[in-house]
Amino acid sequence: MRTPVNVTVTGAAGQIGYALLFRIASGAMLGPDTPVRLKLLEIPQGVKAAEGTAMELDDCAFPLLAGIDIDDDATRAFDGTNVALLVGARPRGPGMERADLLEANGGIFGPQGTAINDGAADDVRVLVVGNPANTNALIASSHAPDVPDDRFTAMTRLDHNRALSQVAHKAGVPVSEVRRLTIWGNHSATQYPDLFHADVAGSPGGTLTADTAWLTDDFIPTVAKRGAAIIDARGASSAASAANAAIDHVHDWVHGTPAGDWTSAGLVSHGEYGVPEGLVCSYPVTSSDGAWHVVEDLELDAFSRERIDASVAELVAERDTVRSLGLV
Ligand code: NAX
Repeated sequence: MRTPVNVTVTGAAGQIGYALLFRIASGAMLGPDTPVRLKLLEIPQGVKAAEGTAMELDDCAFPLLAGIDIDDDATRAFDGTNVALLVGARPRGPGMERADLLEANGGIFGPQGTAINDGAADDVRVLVVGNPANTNALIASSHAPDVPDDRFTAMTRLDHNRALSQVAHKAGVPVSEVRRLTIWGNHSATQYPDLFHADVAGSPGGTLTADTAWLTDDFIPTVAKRGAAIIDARGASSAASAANAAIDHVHDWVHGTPAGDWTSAGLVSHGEYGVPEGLVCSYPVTSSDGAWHVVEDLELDAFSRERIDASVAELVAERDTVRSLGLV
């Protein structure tokens, strides 16, 4: 049997963790031939619940699950890790300003970045799910100077998948017929789901954009505010769909994206599409040879440019806040 891949999951006792761990252990993320060792990181109050989840994982008798470690210490949890899913984060509490939220999360993602820098495997890949995901990824990356910044990513795959489904419903086609959608910018209400370059069952996605009322009043806000709609309906935030998106993201990072298609991921900008360098921004991306690549040279009209710029401006403001707090 191959050497197990070490997968660290933070916030393992949370609701996304509960939906995620079983799928990782089943092979859905890294494939049916790759054994995994799970390394669960929780805060001390979460350790007992994580132990319960580990008991259930045991009870599944997954052939690919080579072992489970549970820890409340980041240094140990990231030691030797190959894939790190940073899910645990500090939620916004009552009366908390954005700067307070960023500062609280800086206290989590800074030390986790340091632990990854010091102990993770050379091939480590990091996906930040915990919100504010883009800026948390920026903080973690900036605490890991020895890890190439292209190993730090933020999750916008859930937004991407939500957009795929909305377009499939609108066009009356299977979701597999919708390709080359993009989520640009921040994983927040300012994100811009772009279907001007999409392929919808062989037709340009741009034909759907002719219905401007649907585009601006329905599609874009439905995708951007879907998280709030789920909370309204379910009484709890997206969990299984978020876990599924994390599985999709890492799966494609490792195994590649299909020819002729792309997906969306938050990557450290190297100035693509005029996004300031260093921001973690969602882009159209392909994956090959185990690395993400930004799809370049897409033409952006004024409608798209304005929305991308607004979301990037929010990322700049978040970066400036964490910079002023000394977190990056
Ligand atoms: P839960 O509150 O159910 O679970 C979070 C878990 O993280 C808890 O068990 C908590 O004890 C643990 N935790 C907190 N601080 C930690 C630390 N320093 N180290 C290790 N564990 C820690 O939240 P859940 O619904 O699972 O959501 C987790 C995060 O995902 C939240 O920040 C949420 O906002 C974010 N989301 C991100 C999405 C995305 O698309 N990027 C979508 C879904 C989700 O909203």
